[in-house]
Amino acid sequence: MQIKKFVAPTLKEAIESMKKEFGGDAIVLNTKVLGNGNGKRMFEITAGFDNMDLTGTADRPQKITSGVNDFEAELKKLSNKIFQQKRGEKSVSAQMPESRKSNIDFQNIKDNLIKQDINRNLVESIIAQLKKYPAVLNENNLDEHIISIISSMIPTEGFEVKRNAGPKVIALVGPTGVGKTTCIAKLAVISKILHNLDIGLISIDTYRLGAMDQLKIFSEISNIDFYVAYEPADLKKQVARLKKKDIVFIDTVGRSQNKPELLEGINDYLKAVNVDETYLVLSSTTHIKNMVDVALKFKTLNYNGLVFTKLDEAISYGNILNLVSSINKPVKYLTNGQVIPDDIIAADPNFIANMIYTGKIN
Ligand SMILES: Nc1nc2c(ncn2[C@@H]2O[C@H](COP(=O)(O)OP(=O)(O)OP(=O)(O)O)[C@@H](O)[C@H]2O)c(=O)[nH]1
Ligand SMILES: [Mg+2]
Repeated sequence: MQIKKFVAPTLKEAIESMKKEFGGDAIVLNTKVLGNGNGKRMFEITAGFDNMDLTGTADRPQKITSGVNDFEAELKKLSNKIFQQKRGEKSVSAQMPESRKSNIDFQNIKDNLIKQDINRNLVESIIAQLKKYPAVLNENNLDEHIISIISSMIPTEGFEVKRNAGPKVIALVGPTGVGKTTCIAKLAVISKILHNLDIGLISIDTYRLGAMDQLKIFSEISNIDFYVAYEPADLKKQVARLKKKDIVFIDTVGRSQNKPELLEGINDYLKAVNVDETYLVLSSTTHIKNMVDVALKFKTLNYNGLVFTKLDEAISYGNILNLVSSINKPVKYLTNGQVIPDDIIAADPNFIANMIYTGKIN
């Protein structure tokens, strides 16, 4: 048996590298969570691959690589069981002696995941993935495994801006009062102060009383250029005025997903200019049926990413997983309070998975 370790930021990626190198017949023999020194976790898997043909005799076991000698004996026993299983097509755990069967309480895990409002289908899929490698699960690494599985189900996308390449135009859309304007203010300040980028703001929210003042006052305090567009042709002009900026944020009016003609009104503006990215902003306190309805109906605005706001007001975060699983758009940002610019978090799958699993932000 050939044995090799693979290290990657997620269990899924480690398993993918293993499969790339060893093919589908490779077996995970052990997993470990490592710190990489920067406070980030890495996943290490020890993989085994035996090139014996299943009807013949095994090749002579090759020298086991250094560092895994500790469990050499265990591995031998385990690999025998695994190859027996391959022949007999019985499950690994069924082949294990009673003493080696995992005593993980899967029902308890299920109950906990359901308590975090993860929908039942996803809970079943998480449990099924956990059960794939029963031999490597134990009480100590269980949480890490579950979080890693959840994190592999959460698409996220970073944010890149090239300086002096013309403005990147970003529009935020979503239902009323979810936190679009506040999110733009946070992103604008962070981009300006932390990343030293030149920012412009445009509001097309000329509908709601006081909406423009909200960004106008903010832009005066933070010394950011701010314009208002009263009609689609105006937006084109205002974007052109900001052509030297690194980023231009467009704040849109909050609209109900049940008013397609009003959503079309926003679309008329956005279609008048070259919008690079559109984020749909959703409050994480919204009921999942509502969220899905909003996410489907706002598709007409061609959003390419999601922002979940008001994490600080939510009592569970399973909805985030439920939504991204059915909508399949990457999460861009999360916001967790009203403070500008502090209460915003760039999306990271492990962070989100941890939050969903524990029900806590930190
Ligand atoms: N607790 C909490 N409040 C938030 C968060 N983000 C925004 N808010 C608050 O939510 C309220 C609405 O925020 P806005 O940014 O005006 O929301 P909007 O989506 O622009 O609203 P409309 O333009 O009217 O559709 C304000 O009181 C914000 O301070 C958050 O992450 N947590
Ligand atoms: Mg607003």
